[in-house]
Amino acid sequence: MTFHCGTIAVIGRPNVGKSTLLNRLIGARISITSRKPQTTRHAIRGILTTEVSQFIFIDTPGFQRRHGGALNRALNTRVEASVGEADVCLFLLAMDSLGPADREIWPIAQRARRTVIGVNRIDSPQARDHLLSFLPRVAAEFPGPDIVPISARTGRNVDELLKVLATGLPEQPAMFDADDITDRDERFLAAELVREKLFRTLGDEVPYGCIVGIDEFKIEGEMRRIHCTIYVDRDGHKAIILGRDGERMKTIVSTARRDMETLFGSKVYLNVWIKVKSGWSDDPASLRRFGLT
Ligand SMILES: Nc1nc2c(ncn2[C@@H]2O[C@H](COP(=O)(O)OP(=O)(O)OP(=O)(O)O)[C@@H](O)[C@H]2O)c(=O)[nH]1
Ligand SMILES: [Mg+2]
Repeated sequence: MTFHCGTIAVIGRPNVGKSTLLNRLIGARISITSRKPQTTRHAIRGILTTEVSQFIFIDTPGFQRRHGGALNRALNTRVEASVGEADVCLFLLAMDSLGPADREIWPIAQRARRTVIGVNRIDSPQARDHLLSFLPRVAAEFPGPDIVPISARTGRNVDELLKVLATGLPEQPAMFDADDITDRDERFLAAELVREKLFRTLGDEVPYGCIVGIDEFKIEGEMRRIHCTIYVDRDGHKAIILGRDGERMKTIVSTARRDMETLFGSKVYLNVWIKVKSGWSDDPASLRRFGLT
């Protein structure tokens, strides 16, 4: 029996559902998601192994040119590099929201060896009436690739997407063990889960100025003991994260801890500090330290 293994770069404008799809495909929450654009900052690999193939998905940051800071430039570079190394590019769109932000990405998708277009959110109430007219619009705007409508949220038609993607994987042995689900270590995943709670519980500005560093990560029997620091861009943001009487911070810590327990399958003790580190997102040394360049 022949075995196929290859890399699929998942690209698209911010917020189309790339990370939600990755988690759905892998069956675990390895990539954080939120309603806010540019939640993802790293290229995160998610691995799915079947009897006959190994899919190595690369989740990428939402591509956008609106902000021009060092962080955003680094994120865009990561998208292009991921497409460069992939066997297949999955260009993800969302139902009913085809626009300039999607068109900007098309030239990058076209550079791939093979491109497949996924149209996400077919579970949304509008999708029922518009799917049949939306798909021809997609085909006219982006001619060539196969188009597969899916719902990352419900999993609808995701099997069909896998079948189409499998045809682009080269014949070669698996690169990862069959039970690996990501190339990221638990330290990274823990920091990301804290960052997810910041994106989900805070308003529109503060989460973008935050980064999370793990100070200590110890496995003691059935317990993981994790100490981390949230670095904020401005002094005022510290109080916002804490919330009145520290209530918001308590929610952030307890929800992050619960998700870590599910992901790691163990008890977690989580201790979180907040420190001010102004200008980190425009400082190349800080970006390097947090693995962002
Ligand atoms: N209704 C519906 N919502 C979805 C679906 N997929 C994702 N979403 C929602 O869309 C929002 C963005 O999802 P993400 O997976 O974080 O999007 P992303 O493309 O990774 O975003 P960035 O990392 O910011 O580029 C979240 O609120 C998801 O719950 C879907 O199939 N249907
Ligand atoms: Mg994402």
